[in-house]
Amino acid sequence: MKTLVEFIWEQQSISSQATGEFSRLLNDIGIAAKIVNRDVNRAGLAGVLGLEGTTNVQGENQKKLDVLANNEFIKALRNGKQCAGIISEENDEVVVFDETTTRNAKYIVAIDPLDGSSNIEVNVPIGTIFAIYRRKSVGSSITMEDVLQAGTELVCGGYIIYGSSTMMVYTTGNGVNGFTYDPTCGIFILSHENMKIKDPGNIYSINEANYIYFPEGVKRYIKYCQEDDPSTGRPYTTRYIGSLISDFHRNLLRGGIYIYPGTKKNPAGKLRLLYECIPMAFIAEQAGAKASDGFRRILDIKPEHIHQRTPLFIGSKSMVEKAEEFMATYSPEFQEVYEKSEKK
Ligand code: P6P
Repeated sequence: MKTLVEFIWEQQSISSQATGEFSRLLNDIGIAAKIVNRDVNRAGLAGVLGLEGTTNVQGENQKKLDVLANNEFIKALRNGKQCAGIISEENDEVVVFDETTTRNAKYIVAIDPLDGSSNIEVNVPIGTIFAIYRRKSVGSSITMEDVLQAGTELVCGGYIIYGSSTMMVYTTGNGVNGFTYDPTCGIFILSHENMKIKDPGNIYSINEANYIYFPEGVKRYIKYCQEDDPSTGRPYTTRYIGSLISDFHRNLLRGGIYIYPGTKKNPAGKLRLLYECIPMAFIAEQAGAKASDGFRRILDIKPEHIHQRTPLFIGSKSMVEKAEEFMATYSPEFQEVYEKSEKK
């Protein structure tokens, strides 16, 4: 039995440059995750269901648990003093921590504190997605150079899924490992070592209610998934939970593809690049999977602004590549449309 803390220290001892700050930062995230897990599991009893009565920068109605989770992660990271600030889905601007104590902090964190929160009331798994970047401007205040970094610069990408069991899954570029939370003793324990995606899978996850708005390439790919061809395991089965973390986690364990495409109305789709797609793409690639916007590798996309959105095609490599083939054949114009939408 190896705990998360033991695993982090072990990884630190292997790395020649490690000085302990990253280990403490990851541990701070683990502490906040335990508190959010407690509140999520008692949501119906703790009076934290329902709307906060405010909207976030995305124009979405904030749930009480969205705000609570955001505050818990900000508090844990601020008190931990290992990062200079955070970019959060729930905050319009970068949250800069007290400069006197964090000016020399090496890291900055981008976070979606509670993804899929529309599912809270109906007991569907939700989660936290986090990305840890090394700062470019250590020794001075946070700059946009620290904040707007491509995924190829990522130090760590991870998520916590508050499901039938709570798990933390993360990578620092040396494979993907999953830790299951044992609430009886309050520790995360290594349960899924060196996770690798099944390829091909036979699950496709997409909200087909938006079918008429999809690019032709996505429509054709959906029909391809539904064709009767036992030699390629088709027809696939469709699973769509409405919670990116849950759909991704299932596909990571079983193989499959999740698609949230752009449309003519919303060319960049719905998901955010910095604190949803980049960390999930880092995990995907480390698990032998693939993540793109239908044309470009997600990790190569340089963010233009902190709440930038991007289409997302993520999962088993052969399935993502087949979907990309359909996009290139039937919707090549979308590549330019996506790239233009980033400039807005
Ligand atoms: P739709 C949750 O709001 C989220 O960001 C993802 O977790 C989820 O996959 C997607 O949006 C669901 O969006 O438009 O299908 O309801």
